[in-house]
Formats: sequence, C-alpha cells, structure tokens
Amino acid sequence: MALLTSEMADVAGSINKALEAILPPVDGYESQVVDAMRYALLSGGKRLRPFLVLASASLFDVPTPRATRVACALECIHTYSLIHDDLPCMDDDDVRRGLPTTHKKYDEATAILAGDALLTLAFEIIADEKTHHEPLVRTELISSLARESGSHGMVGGQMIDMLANSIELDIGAVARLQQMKTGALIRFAVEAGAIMGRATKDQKHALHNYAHDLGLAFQITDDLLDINGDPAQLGKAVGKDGDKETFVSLLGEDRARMQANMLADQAVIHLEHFDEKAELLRLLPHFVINRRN
Ligand code: GRG
Repeated sequence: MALLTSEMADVAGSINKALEAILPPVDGYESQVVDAMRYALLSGGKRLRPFLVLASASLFDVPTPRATRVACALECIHTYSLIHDDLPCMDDDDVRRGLPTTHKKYDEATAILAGDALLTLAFEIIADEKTHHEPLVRTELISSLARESGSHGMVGGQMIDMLANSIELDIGAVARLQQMKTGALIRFAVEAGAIMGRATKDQKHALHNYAHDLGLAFQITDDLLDINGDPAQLGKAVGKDGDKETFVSLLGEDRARMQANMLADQAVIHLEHFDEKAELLRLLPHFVINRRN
C-alpha cells in the first residue's frame, strides 16, 4: 500500500498545480465567483477520480499532460457536485474537507454560480486541442462525461437521493441510485483512459466492470463512515444519512462490510488480462474500503 499512497500523494500534488494553472485569472467585478471556484477546488480532497484517470491512461501509455487535463476537468465536475450538494436546499452542510462549505464562506448565490462555472469549465478544458489532437477523441470524452454527470448519471442519482426520504427503496434501487450518484464519475474516470488510449472493446468492458465494483465498494464504505467515521478525520459531519435507506441500513454493518470486501476482490479480478501497468489500479479497491476519510 505504501506504493499506492505515495503515488496518490504525487498525483494530488500535480493535479493541484495543474488546476491552479487552468483556473481563469481573477479580474473585474466577477472575480468573486472565480475566488469561490478556487476556494472549493483547491481545498484538499483525495483526488481519487484524477488518480483513476491517470492510472487508467497509463495502461495505454497516454501522455501524462493529456490525461492530467481530463483529470482536472473531472475534478471540476466533482467539486461542483460537492458545492451544490452542501447547499441548504440539498444536504445543508457547514463543513467540507475540514473548511467552511462554499456557501458558508461566500453566500448561496456565489456558491451556485461557482458550481455552475466549474461544470462549464470542465467541458471547456476537454474541448481544447491541448487535451487531445483528435477531435473525435475529444468529442467522445465530452459525450461520456456529459452522460455520466447528467440526469442519467450523477444528477439523476442525486434526484433520487433527494426523494429517498419520501419513497421506499429496496437494495436494488439503492444500488442503482448509488451507481448513478457516485458510480458515474468513477466510471468516467476509468473509461477516460480507455477512450484516450483507444482501448479494445474487451479492455473497455473489463475496465467498465472494474469501475462498477469499485464505485459500489466506495459508496458502501462512505455509508459505513457516515456511521462510524471520525468527523475530524473525514473533514465533514457524520450521521447525515438519517432515516434514508443505505447499504448499511438495508444490509446491516457486518454484511455491508463483507459486501464491500467482496466487491473490492471482484474489481481486482476484472483486471486479470492487464499487465503490471495495472498494479496501482489493483491496489486501489482495498485502499478505498479501508480508508478513514
Ligand atoms: C449536486 C448534482 C449534484 C450531485 C451531488 C457527489 C454528490 C452528488 C454528492 C456528495 C455527497 C456524498 C457524500 C456522496 C457520497 C460519495 C462521495 C461523492 C463522497 C465525496 O467524494 P470523495 O470522498 O471526496 O472523493 P474528496 O473530498 O476526497 O474529493
């Protein structure tokens, strides 16, 4: 695991630098929204999704600067989703990554606008020629990211989650909700490397299955941390799931933990036809289920 944690720290460092460089310069009356984007984007975070983009791109020897741009775009979408999720009309959180949430630091209107601007910035980054010289590859990345972020993916999952207090969800419905809300961006992260690297159909299929199992294992762990996690380590409040059905409320803690373990093992098996370049991807699922934040 030491190899993985040191690689993850390196990726976080290089992504932070790249995000600093990509963010528009602060100028004019609109500077408040750019300040808020910078605040939310550069406030820490594990950079798990960027790490996945870089790790999957490295399977196909995609040049790192290209993969880094896609990783930055994805982190912009992830950050926008956190800003909006923390708003009073959604999860109503005051602390994120150990700091005041964006609407607490600024105000609600600025937080909404910062989220909106991060969402559009993501597509601006990918559409740029610097991301890939082939327009078709850029288009495929854009359409996959749009699909996974939108109403068939993360936004759709968030909608179901918002309704979850008033509708009854069984285990299948919870799995579908989480595959949309959390799994979709993880799927894109892994798929992005395959798109840039012109992977074969079989390779794409294996990576898709890997991302599916990793996403569920990640979410089950998130549900467990909401019950057992330490707010100081997590940098956010716990007990937020309340009466909502989650993997843990439906399965119980022990079975949920077993399920996360099983999914992590299964994720690794999906990579069996990849060579040693897949080592970091092989280590990640067990890191994810043992994380404390
Ligand atoms: C508002 C459109 C919209 C979507 C919100 C992502 C999301 C959907 C809500 C966040 C709430 C939440 C706790 C989801 C569970 C999993 C998750 C995305 C956790 C946060 O991701 P990490 O752990 O965060 O990768 P860091 O801070 O490390 O980047």
